[in-house]
Amino acid sequence: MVQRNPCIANIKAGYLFPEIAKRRREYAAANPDAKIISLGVGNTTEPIPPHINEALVEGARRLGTVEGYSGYQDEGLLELREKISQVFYGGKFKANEIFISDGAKCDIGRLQLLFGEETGVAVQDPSYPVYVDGSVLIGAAWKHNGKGYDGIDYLPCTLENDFFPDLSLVSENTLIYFCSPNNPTGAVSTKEQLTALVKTAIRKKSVIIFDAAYSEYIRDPSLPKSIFDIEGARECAIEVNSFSKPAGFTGIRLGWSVVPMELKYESGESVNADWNRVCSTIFNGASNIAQAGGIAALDDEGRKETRSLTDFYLGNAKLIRDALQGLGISCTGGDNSPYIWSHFPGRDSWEVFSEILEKCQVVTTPGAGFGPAGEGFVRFSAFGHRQDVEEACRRLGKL
Ligand code: PGU
Repeated sequence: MVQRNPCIANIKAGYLFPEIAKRRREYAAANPDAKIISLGVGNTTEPIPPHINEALVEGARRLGTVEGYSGYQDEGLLELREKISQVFYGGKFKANEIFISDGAKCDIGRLQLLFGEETGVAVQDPSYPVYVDGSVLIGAAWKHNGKGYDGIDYLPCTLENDFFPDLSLVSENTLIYFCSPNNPTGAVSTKEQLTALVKTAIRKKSVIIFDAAYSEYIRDPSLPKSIFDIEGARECAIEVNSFSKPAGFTGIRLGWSVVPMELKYESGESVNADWNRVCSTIFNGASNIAQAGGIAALDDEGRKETRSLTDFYLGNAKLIRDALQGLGISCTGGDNSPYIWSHFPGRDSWEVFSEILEKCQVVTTPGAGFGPAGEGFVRFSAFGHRQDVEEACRRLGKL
């Protein structure tokens, strides 16, 4: 019989969010009358706003006409790529530096194909589990340092360091996954901090994969929304972003990556050219309907709509944070991000998850699921209908 890919056996546990869904199902089966509210997975709940939705409908309608029909579209519609450059990067990227995709998670998975087994991996700890699980799945970091799976550098982000890691822990020749606004801590790195990150990457001959999936939640104008706001980043960074969280496209699927022409491997070869090669070989582009919606999300009307959608979720975040703080539970995040990172010192985070589920019928995400430094914390997601969030906040009083 064919053999199992040994990398799959190296993944330590099941993917975090299906595990949470399983525990929720088990609780619901044992408590059929419970009205469970989910503040667990960061899944959008509000309808697509009208202007953007109309563009999706129109995109689908066009496909039913001879003149409007379109098929495969390679790296994505030129209009969308140009619009992304203008809206998010002040026009400083050419269309061929922006690749349209079916979402940030999918890009994070595919990007790992660019870098060999000798390349190390560094992650903020805690972090979005896809960085570590995806790296292990693909065998990245396997040979780096000769330490196998342990070749991944965990960079603790704790209360003590204000959730910004000690960059001296990054090894040379490493892919540094960095997410700001951060999932799960809700922390947003300052310009000075990202400048230090870029300098470290250049000094250590490393590449930053910057996940900006929550950039549209930043309200403080002094905080950078992109790694490319930082001088020198074009030589050492790739950025992924998505329409999921600002426009509610979690189910529609539309994202992008930016791979600057200046980014080169050790050998001097172009990362951009290889990324084009990878995408055209194992990916056939984002849905053209989704792209029609994406273009509308970036015009003036669409920008207003995404702003009010993100304002709405930030309103939820404030309610959750106030409720927790009112109970004397310390927490961070939620002001420039849709996640609230709440601290239960000395407690096992899966145990706190179960306690909140049992006492309040509210689903959260245990911090340990995001990495060892997440122990003692629980993440609350602000994605929910307002009345559910209000009800969840009332029930938290039972803790
Ligand atoms: N990047 C970060 C940092 C994320 O938190 C998420 C979603 C994504 C990317 C995914 O973006 P797409 O463009 O939709 O692919 N994180 C959610 C959902 C869980 C999941 O498995 O993606 C969360 O609850 O953490």
